[in-house]
Amino acid sequence: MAFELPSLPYPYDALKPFMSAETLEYHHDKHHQAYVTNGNKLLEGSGLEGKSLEEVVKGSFGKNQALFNNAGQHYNHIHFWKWMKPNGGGTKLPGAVQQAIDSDLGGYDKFRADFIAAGTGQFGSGWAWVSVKNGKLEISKTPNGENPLVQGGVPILGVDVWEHSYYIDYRNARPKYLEAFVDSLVNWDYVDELLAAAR
Ligand code: MN3
Repeated sequence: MAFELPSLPYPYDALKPFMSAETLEYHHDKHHQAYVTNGNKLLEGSGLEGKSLEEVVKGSFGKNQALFNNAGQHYNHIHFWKWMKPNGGGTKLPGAVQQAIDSDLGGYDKFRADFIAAGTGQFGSGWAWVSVKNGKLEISKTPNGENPLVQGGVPILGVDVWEHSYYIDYRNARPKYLEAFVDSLVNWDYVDELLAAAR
């Protein structure tokens, strides 16, 4: 299945002041587009044509690094746009998500601190995650385009910590970006949807 760039689910300026239109224009129109374009070139002749994106991600991991990098980033960004919304974040979580965070991650405050620490502690480019693994939530971080799918988990929340995600708005202050993401951008309804599907 050829990769396609999805439209952003909100206008470019909808996430201001936490993420600027300029960031979204570059990040979506240039960076994500490049993963789609390069991924489609690399998909040809890979033996994974016709597979779902998830299958391409898992099937190329450790075997076809160039394809994996682009397919992984395509998957990550499709979800990343939906993991944010205007007036997102905050501490009013859907019941099932709140319950899982309480029982598996030690409550909201500990989740917030650990998730931000994972993103801050990822040296260089990568992602911080909440995923479902063996029926339980866990927080992790991955380098480059990697994600929990290749570690037997299902991601339900992820944040891009590549510099292209925050440098225009926050310069080098990655922790400030991560705080804004959790406090003001997370689309908890989408997390709830993914949690229900993962169980
Ligand atoms: Mn990115």
